[in-house]
Amino acid sequence: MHPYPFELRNLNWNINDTDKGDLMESIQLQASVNGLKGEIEIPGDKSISHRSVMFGSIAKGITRVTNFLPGDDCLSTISCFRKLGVKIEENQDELIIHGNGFEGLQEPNEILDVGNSGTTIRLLLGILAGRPFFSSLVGDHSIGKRPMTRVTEPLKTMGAQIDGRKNGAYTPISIRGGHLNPIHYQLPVASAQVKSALILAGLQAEGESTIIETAETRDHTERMIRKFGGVVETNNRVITVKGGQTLEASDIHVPGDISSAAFFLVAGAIVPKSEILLKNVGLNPTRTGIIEVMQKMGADLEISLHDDDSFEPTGDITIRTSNLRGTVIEGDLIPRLIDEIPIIALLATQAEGKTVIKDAEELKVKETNRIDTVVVELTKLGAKIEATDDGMIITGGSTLHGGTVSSHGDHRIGMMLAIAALLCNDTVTLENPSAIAVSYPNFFTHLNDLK
Ligand code: SPQ
Repeated sequence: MHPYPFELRNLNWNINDTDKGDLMESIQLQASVNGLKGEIEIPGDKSISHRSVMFGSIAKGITRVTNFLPGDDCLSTISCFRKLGVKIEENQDELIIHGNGFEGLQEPNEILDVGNSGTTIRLLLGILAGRPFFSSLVGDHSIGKRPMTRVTEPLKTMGAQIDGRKNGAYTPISIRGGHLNPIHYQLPVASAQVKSALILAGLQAEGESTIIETAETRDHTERMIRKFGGVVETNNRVITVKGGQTLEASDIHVPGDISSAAFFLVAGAIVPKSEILLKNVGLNPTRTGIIEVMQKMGADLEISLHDDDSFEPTGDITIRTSNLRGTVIEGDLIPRLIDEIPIIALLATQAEGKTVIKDAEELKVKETNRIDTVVVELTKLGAKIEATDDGMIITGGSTLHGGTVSSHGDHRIGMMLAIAALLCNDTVTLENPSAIAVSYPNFFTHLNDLK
């Protein structure tokens, strides 16, 4: 049953939709909030959920995954690996993957559809580069605009035969993999997806590959190789991996996604009289840029690290309403908070003074051009924000008002605008809210659980 409309004590969302929840056209957000209070169990990390399916599939044996994120993107990854012949069972609270090693993957007789997921297509290309069969990959409208040359070119250098629209730059893409030479490659952009694709190809190459990062990016792939019994060396942004390794199945408990927690961290900081406890948040240092920025801006935030030996660090975070000041966000910090920039932009509208975000050109090639979509949509609500070539400048202290805004099919833009609606006295109509299911299907339920 469709969970809308809500009539709760302090939030009142009205939905104007079609009969089908997943084809909802717009949602009316009218919040009269007197503080957000309560706790949220943060859903599984999207990046780690993807990788758990991929590594479970290329390892030998049975991998059980708990706290898997059932977001649309991760479901696309499951669907692709099933088409590649991997048996994946979905139970109520765990995923069971029957891996047969890289060699167990079979030529798919259907097109592999990655939906909206950049992570799926780029990492999958790295895996398929070493498989001696033909595959064809497509995605949705947004994927069709995202650059693939960054992975297809180095994979071609290693020996994979790849073609696609504009010479392999865009989907649809076809790949016939096989014998791979190792690669020694300096990444032209700070991208965990490109790094991971090359590591996954490197695991199948004949010899040792070296990948050099321009800035540190999320290291979930490297951690997962070790978790599955493989070897990868990392030394000051130089990653070395030997081909011909056999990975062994390993059970994975996926930590909560800090990129999802970010929406409630910001909501808790900017909605007056709030106090929210966010439980089981992944605190991998390559992802915690938002915490450092919020602390620098003066946020009242407490972290309690979990004392366990999980392959990914986790903890609980309490956030309270805070007086914030503007800041500069740039350089090596950017890859450590790249997906949080839309919600950080909203945070900055409520800080005192200016916030400058630079060195973030990569935002232009996400699900949308996130510099443009953030600036255009927040401006409609009264924010003072301007786009620059590599980021944005936000003047704080704005009073936001209602209006009609759109997610543009981008989950992170949709959630940022729903949090913005908490600050608006009049109704915000959010078009295309269903994109939010890409990474946080329970988003509105969790928001409404806060009393
Ligand atoms: O998977 P997708 O669509 O690329 O998802 C995004 C997101 O906002 O969820 C980016 F649009 O996250 C990427 C992230 O930006 C997930 C990711 C990963 O799991 O390796 C790495 C980052 O992308 P990149 O291109 O910087 O490596």
